[in-house]
Amino acid sequence: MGVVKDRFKAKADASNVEIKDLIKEHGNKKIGEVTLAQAYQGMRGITGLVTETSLLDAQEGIRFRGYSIPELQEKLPKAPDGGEPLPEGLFFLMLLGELPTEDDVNHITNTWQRRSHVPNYVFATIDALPISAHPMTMFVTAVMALQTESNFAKEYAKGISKKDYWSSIYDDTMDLIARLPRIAAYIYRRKYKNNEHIQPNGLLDWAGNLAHMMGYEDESFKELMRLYMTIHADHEGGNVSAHTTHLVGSALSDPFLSYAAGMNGLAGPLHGLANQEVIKWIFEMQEELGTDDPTKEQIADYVQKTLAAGKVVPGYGHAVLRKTDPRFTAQMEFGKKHMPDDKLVNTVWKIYETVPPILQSLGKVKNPWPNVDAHSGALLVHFGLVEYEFYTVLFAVSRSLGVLASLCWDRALGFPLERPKSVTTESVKLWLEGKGQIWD
Ligand code: CMX
Repeated sequence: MGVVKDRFKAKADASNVEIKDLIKEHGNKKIGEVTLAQAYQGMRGITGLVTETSLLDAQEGIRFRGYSIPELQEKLPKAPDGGEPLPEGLFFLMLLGELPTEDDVNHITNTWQRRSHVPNYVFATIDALPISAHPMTMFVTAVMALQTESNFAKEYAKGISKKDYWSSIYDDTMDLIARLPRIAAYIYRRKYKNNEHIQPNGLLDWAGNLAHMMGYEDESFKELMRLYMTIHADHEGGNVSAHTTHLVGSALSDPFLSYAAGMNGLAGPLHGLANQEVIKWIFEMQEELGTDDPTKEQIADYVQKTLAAGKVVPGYGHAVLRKTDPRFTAQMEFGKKHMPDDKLVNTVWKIYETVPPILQSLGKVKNPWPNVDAHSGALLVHFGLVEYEFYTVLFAVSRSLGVLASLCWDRALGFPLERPKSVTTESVKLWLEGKGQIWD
């Protein structure tokens, strides 16, 4: 077994013992009260999942194994001459709960380089889709085509023991993460760059190689990719992409099937697709106003128009967060450092000053502050990546790190099939009339 794999097994064995004791002693204690409103309204606030890789605080934002984004930027190893964390290090941290050394990170980079070969039939599958297909459709289709490579599916068919599931899940995780940059770059070059592809560079890190294969050699863009891949990787377990991956994995669907399912959820406009919606919305605003440098007053009018049309302001609001997303702030800091005078980036900052009071005034929006998607597109446009339909693919590549590290834990801890109880409105009405709980 590899070094990281051995360490993961040791951690998982210890956690199994600890959690068994915890459930034995405290399993009957209530950790939440489920209300009728929660059942009807998206299960907000119901604590009903265990996800080891990260934890979201409504006021403070995300912490990955206890570390905030600024702490990760300080403590995780960086590329030579780079200032942003290498996402390989974040994966190590999420999987093992320990900060990696430079050697640990190099080991992950090398492992992913070694496992990065994408079979030709996957490219042929992408090519079979019309060029007009959305990049996320191409992406999940390619991941599904790659499913034929699943070690777990093969091992399961042979009849392995439950206690060995984690091992081939781990191998699938490493294979899949390793191959995603190649798949993403292929889709980008096929759809937007005349089908002219760029071979991987075996000396580059995971995010740097993605930038290279997409055709972006600027060192600042590689730095942006390292930051981007780090901050989008995980947001605890209840968000649509993480929860779906976990749910589908609980049926013992392999990591390819589970991750593809999760990414279909990421492709929704209330979740990961919001990054393309933000730039589309800003471009439409610029066109309507006839300026690439709108004033705050012009922005405010446009926001009101968006709301009056019954649409949401993309990039604002969150189901859990109640303050400015630290992932927004990290990107703002990147913008201040690398492109302080960029007009589009400055527009994003003006929108930040304009939108929250307007959303607050509606009286129903629980979080008027920006989320991660409010900023990411403007940074990409600065480097020439204007093809906004592609943005969610970048989010998806990053999200693989968190949801697949979590899937390793799900199988290592032997989490069972996920199957919450549902009720009908008819049964709820009978219960409210005092005629008993017919679901008991
Ligand atoms: N613009 C306009 N209205 C908004 C809004 C926004 N940005 N955010 C919330 N609201 C509205 C909701 O649509 C809802 O209206 P109705 O009662 O009329 O249906 C009301 O305010 C209450 O919603 P909420 O409890 O504050 O928010 P939810 O937890 O239901 O939804 C989210 C959260 C993210 C879906 C929502 O804020 C939204 O639609 N934001 C815009 C899309 C977006 O940026 N999504 C990306 C989220 C981050 C990510 O996953 O990548």
